[in-house]
Amino acid sequence: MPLDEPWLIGGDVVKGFGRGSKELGIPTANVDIHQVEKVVAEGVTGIYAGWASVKVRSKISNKNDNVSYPMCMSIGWNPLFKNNEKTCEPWVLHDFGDGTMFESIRLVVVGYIRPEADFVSLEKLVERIHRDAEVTKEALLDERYAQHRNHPFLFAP
Ligand code: RBF
Ligand code: MG
Repeated sequence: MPLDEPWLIGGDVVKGFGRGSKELGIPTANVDIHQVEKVVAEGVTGIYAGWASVKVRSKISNKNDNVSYPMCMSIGWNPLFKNNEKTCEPWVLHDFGDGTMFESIRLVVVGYIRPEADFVSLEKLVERIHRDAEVTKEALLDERYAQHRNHPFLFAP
């Protein structure tokens, strides 16, 4: 479901709960919630699709190379884990190589996928997140979403 206006979220990437990569095999970036609290509070919690640009944490290169990637993210409380702090966790759908860390990230959120859900098991959650990724990749081909691929916010200095 397309959003009326793309939602622009940018911030530093912080350490998450350490569950994503290790436990679930889904390396999400955790956006520093204190930097995005206000914009995130305006929106409904749930699972969203959009475009991401990243600054990779690396000794050699440190710049945003004007490329954007599909991403799907969860905004909310992770009901399965009963978090007591809201998180904003994009999963960038691109293979950056094992252990790649982001310094910061910018998101142009274009579509709403579903509300957050509770699951009977980790496996069921992981299965659903992979399905979200497929839905995202498919949806972003649609011009209503694709048109935002190079949104200036992604590449602003
Ligand atoms: N956590 C939930 O508890 N319920 C969900 O429905 C849920 N959906 C997610 C969908 C996507 C696309 C992503 C990237 C994460 C989702 N999560 C969800 C968050 C997940 O629990 C979290 O990334 C891991 O626990 C690591 O912090
Ligand atoms: Mg994470």
